[in-house]
Amino acid sequence: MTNPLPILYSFRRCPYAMRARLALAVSEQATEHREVDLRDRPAELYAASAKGTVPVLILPDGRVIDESLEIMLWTLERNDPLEWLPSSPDRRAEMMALIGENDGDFKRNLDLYKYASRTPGTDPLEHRDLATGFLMKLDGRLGDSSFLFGRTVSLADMAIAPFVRQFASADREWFDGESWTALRRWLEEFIASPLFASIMHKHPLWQA
Ligand SMILES: N[C@@H](CCC(=O)N[C@@H](CS)C(=O)NCC(=O)O)C(=O)O
Repeated sequence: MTNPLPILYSFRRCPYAMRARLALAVSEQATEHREVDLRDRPAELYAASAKGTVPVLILPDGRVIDESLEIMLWTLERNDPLEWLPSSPDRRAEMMALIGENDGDFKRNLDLYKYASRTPGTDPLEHRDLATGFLMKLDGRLGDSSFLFGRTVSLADMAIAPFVRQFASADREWFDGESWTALRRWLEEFIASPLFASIMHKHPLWQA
């Protein structure tokens, strides 16, 4: 018998999984949630996607989506009540480029800042400084409008905010002392939002 709901392998604190859960929630796409322990991932996750990362979404027809951004696009293209996806292709390309910067250099520097001890010889502050260029760019956009692409929330806000949250939490006192006031306001609103609260409730670990 086919499972009527897509299966979502997820990890609560993973920013990639968060962005997928945000889009699934806003599009009102129910899933069978399977919470995993990243240190002890189930064989079923690897069977679905050999790279073993989360999030992974398995559709009822057996298709597997193992990239968080693709999960966002899949669900929003089916139902996008708050219009997170822009209608103009140029706008969409601009959004994807900003998300690409987040997922590329910014995330690399974030990891080397937050988890410097995992890579011998790494100076965390050097990577914190390298990451700030991207954050200043976000702050500039947010100084002009409430959200990254105008007056309403978009795919870009929701794809990027979980990573800025992770960066800020590495040293909240330092982050709060920096001059990016628009960025701080945007991050605080994101963290305080009912949507974010709704995707952060705790699930018991999934067992086959
Ligand atoms: N490009 C992937 C990255 C997902 C990813 O790296 N997730 C992390 C958890 S935050 C993970 O599963 N790490 C385990 C690993 O890399 O083996 C996506 O966007 O879904």
